[in-house]
Amino acid sequence: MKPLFRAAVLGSILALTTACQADNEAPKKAPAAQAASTAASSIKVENAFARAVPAGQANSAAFLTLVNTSDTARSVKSATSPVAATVELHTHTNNNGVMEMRQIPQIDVPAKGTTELKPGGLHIMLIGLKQELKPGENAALTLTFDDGSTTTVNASIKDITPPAGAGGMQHH
Ligand SMILES: [Cu+2]
Repeated sequence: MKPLFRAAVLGSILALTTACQADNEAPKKAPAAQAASTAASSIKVENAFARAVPAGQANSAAFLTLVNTSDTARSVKSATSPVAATVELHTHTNNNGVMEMRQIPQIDVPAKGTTELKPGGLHIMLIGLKQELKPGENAALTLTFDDGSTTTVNASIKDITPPAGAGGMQHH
């Protein structure tokens, strides 16, 4: 083995040893840094409510306001609720004067911004209700954000008149 090559091998071993030491220290620091910057910790969910519907009604919708306190743009990727078999993210679009709702892949919350879900606009669709949604009661909603972090809120169930022209619970 040439002396120069031997030095290179020795250098590699030293580099590996240093890398191992760095790896050993990393886990101690990582969790705290991560917890400070999750979407769930930086997005406040305010004014969560759901539309009251009588027994036998298949679908309802929930609404809330997302306040992003961080400098990072975030999004809600999915939602679940114990009161519904399927929960989808929806928006309303005006299609030649007819309001239609459609499923969307995510709801964006800009950096330092606010996104409001409200009747006639963005909403969380509760499909296949497992129970009556009575005014004055609550429905739990769990939101999953783009980084996989989750937030669970209690949506207060209220009587809400469907917005004019929104077609009620009609789908597509
Ligand atoms: Cu909908």
